[in-house]
Amino acid sequence: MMKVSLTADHKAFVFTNLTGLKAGLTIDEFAPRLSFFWGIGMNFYMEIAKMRAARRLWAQLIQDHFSPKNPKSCILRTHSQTSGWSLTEQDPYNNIVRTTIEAMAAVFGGTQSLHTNSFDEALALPSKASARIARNTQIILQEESGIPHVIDPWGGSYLMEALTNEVYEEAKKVVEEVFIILKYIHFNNFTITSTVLLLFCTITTETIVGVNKYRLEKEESVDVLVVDNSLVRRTQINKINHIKDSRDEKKVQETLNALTECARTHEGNLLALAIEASRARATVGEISYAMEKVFGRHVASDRMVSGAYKTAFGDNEELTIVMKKIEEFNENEGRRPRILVAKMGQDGHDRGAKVIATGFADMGFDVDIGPLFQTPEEVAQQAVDADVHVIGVSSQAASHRTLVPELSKALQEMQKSDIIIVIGGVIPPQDYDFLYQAGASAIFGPGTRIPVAAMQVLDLISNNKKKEKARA
Ligand code: B12
Repeated sequence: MMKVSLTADHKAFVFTNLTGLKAGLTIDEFAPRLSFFWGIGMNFYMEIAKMRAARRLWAQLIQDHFSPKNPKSCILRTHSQTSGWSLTEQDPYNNIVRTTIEAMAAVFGGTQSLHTNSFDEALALPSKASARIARNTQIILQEESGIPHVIDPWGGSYLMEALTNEVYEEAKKVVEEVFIILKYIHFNNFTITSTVLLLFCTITTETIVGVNKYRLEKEESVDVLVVDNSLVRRTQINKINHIKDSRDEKKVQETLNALTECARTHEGNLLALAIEASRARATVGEISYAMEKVFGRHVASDRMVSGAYKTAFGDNEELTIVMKKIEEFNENEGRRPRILVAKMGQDGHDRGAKVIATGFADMGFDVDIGPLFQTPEEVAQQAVDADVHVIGVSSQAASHRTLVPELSKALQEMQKSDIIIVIGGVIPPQDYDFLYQAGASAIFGPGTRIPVAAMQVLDLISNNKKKEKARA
């Protein structure tokens, strides 16, 4: 994971630099203005080593490949964000401690700027109280602890120097390869997804306090920020309409046409023209569409990483039991349990969906993955066409209160209410009852163990089948 994150950033580095040079700039004209964005997780020593290695690698690569004159070109500047992903829905106050540890790693590693996450990260957008604690974590490190008074305090530690060298050497190999093949490859999501999966499998075996060890008998409820989606939507629409009514439409169209033309001819600078269009009050959607006319729209790949889950999880009793049950289902019903893993609305978080899809497929489910950004009606249609038993909605961006009832309604209208809806992702416990009322049969929050979810979904399908048979 470490290597991937380091090399991912360095791939971006290679790409940016080659593109800058191709555009006619010298390395010293743009390298000092570049900065990195690091995610900092719970592997404390490793995170510090990562940042130290990255700085060395950057300086070395810039010198070897671009012969800068300005020493600032060799300085790696970085913003760091503590890992939202390492924060748990369960026993969420533990997240304050996790964030502090991660923030300390970033500071020890010499980050130039820092973002600390709120303890309610896996529940909702931060509340005022949780945001204050996150901010104060930084202030305490900065103003109370004395930690930032020393530059590179781990320098000279045998452990840290060895780890730094190891990360440096491994990452350097990959980056050098990338230099050679960059022209032919496109850095793809696939690498990340398989890495997330492997990491996800390791975390199920590593201690996570409050999740797989020292679990609370009963979780206290936490006040989370509640956002009224419909109100936000209405306000945004009104705002955009107001802008459209008050701007110089002719000028807007001219700037948008100039963008399309530049995209078509490759003459001019798209960024400069996009700024012009923004100044004329074109919306982000209009600016994107002006380019989309020529470039088309990116469609995210919904490829599964077949076998990754099973390989990483290895021989495991829980897994064997689920797989056996699925085989029995197959024998009794003449087909495997079939699930459509769906993403609806503007939610682009696709990892939960991919992890679940891959895990369920590895265990013996037939799995369809829907594309991103579907409407509830499209999902219902796809589910009916594929004749699935279950729609597994994966929702991270808090639109579940709107979209799950709409999905349920769409299925009813197609007289397909027998298709079970389950939902997973970032769902505040306060919303569970609402979702059950709206037609969801099960809810799976962050940290859900895949075999447990698979078994529960299989049970739901089997019960449905029994009811169907009883009715017949
Ligand atoms: C990684 C991440 C990102 C990545 C996403 C990368 C990607 N390709 O997916 C990046 C950095 C791009 C990102 C961007 C944004 N993010 Co984000 N992100 C996260 C984060 C930290 C982790 C999500 C994740 O990948 N988890 C790992 C997967 C494996 O877990 P999971 O999705 O929870 O899935 C598990 C279970 O939930 C369950 N499950 C999930 N789906 C399903 C489906 C079925 C059928 C079943 C059975 C089970 C199941 O099983 C899975 C395995 O256990 C969460 C916070 C968190 N800790 O959850 C915020 C979070 C989801 N992000 C958030 C926000 C606001 C955003 C942005 C809008 C930020 C911004 N202003 O730009 C953008 C929006 C991007 C977009 N277009 O949608 C908010 C959403 C707020 C809310 N729900 O109220 C969160 C909750 C953080 C926060 N508290 O503010 N994000």
